[in-house]
Amino acid sequence: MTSAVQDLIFSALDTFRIELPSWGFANTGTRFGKFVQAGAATSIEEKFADAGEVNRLTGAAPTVALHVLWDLPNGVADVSAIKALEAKYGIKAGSINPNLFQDQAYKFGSIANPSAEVREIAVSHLLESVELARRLGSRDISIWDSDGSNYPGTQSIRRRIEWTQDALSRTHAALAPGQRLLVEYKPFEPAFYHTDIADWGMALMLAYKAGPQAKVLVDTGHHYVGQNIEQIVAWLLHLNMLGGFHFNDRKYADDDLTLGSIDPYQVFRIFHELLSDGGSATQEVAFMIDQSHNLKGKMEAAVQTVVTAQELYARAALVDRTQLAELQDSVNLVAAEELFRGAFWTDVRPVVREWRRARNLPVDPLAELYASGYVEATEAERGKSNAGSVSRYA
Ligand code: PSV
Ligand code: MN
Repeated sequence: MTSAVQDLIFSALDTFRIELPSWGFANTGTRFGKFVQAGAATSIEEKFADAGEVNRLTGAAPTVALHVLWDLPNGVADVSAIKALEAKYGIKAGSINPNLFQDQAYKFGSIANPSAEVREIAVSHLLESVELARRLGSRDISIWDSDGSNYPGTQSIRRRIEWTQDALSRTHAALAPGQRLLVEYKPFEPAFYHTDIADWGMALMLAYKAGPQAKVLVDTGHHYVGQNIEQIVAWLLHLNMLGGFHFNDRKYADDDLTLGSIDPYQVFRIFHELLSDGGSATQEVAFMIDQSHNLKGKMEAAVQTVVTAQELYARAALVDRTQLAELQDSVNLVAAEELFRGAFWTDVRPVVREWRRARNLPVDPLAELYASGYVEATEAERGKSNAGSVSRYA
């Protein structure tokens, strides 16, 4: 490869950062069951330890997203412990995720529950989440509103829009300067007839109305099959309303599979949109992972994800956008497509290895994970807490 290619890849990787989810290291399952892993993190400290290790291996994951009820169950009283973990493991708290789906009170909704009392519980949780983010120095509060209904006619869709808007506007009003409210959407699950924030249009309008610090969060698993996600990304960039991503992959619905495992070309196309204005958008947009590995080892999955994201981002950086624009303008379809596909099919892995070497990072993060003995050590340490667990190496 030429040194121009190497320069492009090196400078892309020097700025590329992606956030790990704390919940990606803990035991999770499907609706049908959970296969408990001996090495899964059983405490917030173990989640920080795992995230710190993935960052050590990849050099690209310096923050960990926290889910309030799972990671800060005592609210602000937990902040000093989190700060101590940040210092110990060399990794910072990232986005703060309120939990509007777990409390028994939310059976018929949280911020759009027909009960004003329940709506207040939900809004106070959002306000507390903003405060937690402020104390932790976190820029983003990522809201996923799971509310909706299962049967036609059983809820007023329009009144619920008003309640949802009201909660988001009140939360926005509590933001400190520099903080952002990210509004995530999802077409279905857990609600199966209607979801209050079902697509990017609804998220966009709610964010617009909430205020200037609100943006849209795109979870790549939250679209109907066949939907053109990069077009949504292009629109949100055009409107300066793209707040961030929850990356994962899917075949059917919200499958939470490893990024790029099913459709790496889609991730490449999304990165291309982000880089199409010279990459300035990527400075503001939060790249976060939202995956849940029920079968794979969690550390291996996290390393695979970060490495795949780096490789696909490097490939997108290779698109010659000046030449592509000329080919687009002259409607040279095949040449434009070949240029685009050519970047996608370039094997960037040798240059990515060179970049790792130059930055004093392990040249092969997955091999280094195995060589380090980290997984065996954590399995031995945590096996007892993960009662009935299965070893990664069993
Ligand atoms: C919901 O499916 C979601 O994508 C939201 O981002 C949640 O916060 C996350 O997964 C974990 O449940
Ligand atoms: Mn998500």
